[in-house]
Amino acid sequence: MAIIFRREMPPYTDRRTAEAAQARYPVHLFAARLEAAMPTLFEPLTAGALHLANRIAMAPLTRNRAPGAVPTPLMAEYYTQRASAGLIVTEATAISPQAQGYADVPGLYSTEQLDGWRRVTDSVHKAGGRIVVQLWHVGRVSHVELQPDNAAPVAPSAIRANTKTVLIRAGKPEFVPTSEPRALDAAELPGIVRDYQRAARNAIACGFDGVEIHGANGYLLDQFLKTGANQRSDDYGGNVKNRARLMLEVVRGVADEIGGERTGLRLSPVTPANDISDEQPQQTFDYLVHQLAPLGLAYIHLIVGATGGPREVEGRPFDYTSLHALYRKHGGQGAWMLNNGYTDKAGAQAALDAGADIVAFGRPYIANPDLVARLRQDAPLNTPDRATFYGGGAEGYTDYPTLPA
Ligand code: 8OZ
Repeated sequence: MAIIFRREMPPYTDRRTAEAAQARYPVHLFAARLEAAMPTLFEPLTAGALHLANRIAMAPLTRNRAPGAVPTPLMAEYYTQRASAGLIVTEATAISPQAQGYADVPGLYSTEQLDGWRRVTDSVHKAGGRIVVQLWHVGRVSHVELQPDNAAPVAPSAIRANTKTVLIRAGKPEFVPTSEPRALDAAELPGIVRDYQRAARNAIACGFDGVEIHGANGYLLDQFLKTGANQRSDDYGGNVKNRARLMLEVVRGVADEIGGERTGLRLSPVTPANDISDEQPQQTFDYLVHQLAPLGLAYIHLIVGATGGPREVEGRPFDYTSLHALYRKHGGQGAWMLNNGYTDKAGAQAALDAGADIVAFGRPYIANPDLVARLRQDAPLNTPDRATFYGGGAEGYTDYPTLPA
């Protein structure tokens, strides 16, 4: 009975369908279905317009292998090897030259870049995969050597981030401190929103199934959102409504452009990555998800804790379950994707059992192109090699072995 019930009532990522189902089914049964919703990692899921074969996502991973910001055939091979993921989220991809903050990361604004990405999406689709591109503006996390005309990177306020970026010098990646940024004039912000919209249009034009807006890890949108980087006194600083304004303008702008059902958003409420902090993260993110709920987004992607580090951050408590409940309470129907430090089937399944819809794997996907098969079979995982994470060629990129067929 429970199983039939679940089959008849898949997760509703579309509010009208959910309401229609609620009208058809007695309220107590609907509630029981919500409580009993314990799909496995290997069951399909519809997230907005994205039809995923399973609930395992490849998290966005910066790999610095796009010289001149142009995606290469090697990148097409790398993503295609990973096409059995329910969803691939590409590495962070600059929406404009100003958005660039690291050597050899790809962009999504020139014809050459679009041609490169089209090869990636075609190849992933031929292999049966789904792929969205992560839209990125680094804000202050950049270096004058990476900016047009060697200009200062842009930020909400002229506060340098105490963090490093990657330059490639003499063919070798080198970590260098970020440059002093300049504060953006409010009159420049509509242009940045338009850059996101153009990148989203470009994404659809070159075959992506959708986009993920990078709202996390101390980059531009997170810098505006959080008190640690935003000391503005205009409509984009001060209270949470003002600090969230740019992120919400971008999300609404992109959703208007390509449809909320093709739009995801990545957030990291308490990560210390790139020197970011907020005085009251729970209040900040409560406000944000309340505003996001009616936008019909495909998914919300949460980095739990410190990016690439522990899920509990000392001195930065956060209740993700209450955030999720608040999003649902306000009518949010997007899939709830969790990320950070998931390395095995049991841990990821526990996240689903606790209410997540999708689990995104980062480092395991670097070393295990066939991660879905390995998790399904409880096969051992290859160990990723840190030395080849950033920059270089095929080594440590497309040469990790798959299980024997
Ligand atoms: C690692 C190295 C460079 C960039 C992020 C886009 O943290 C990144 C990134 C990660 O979101």
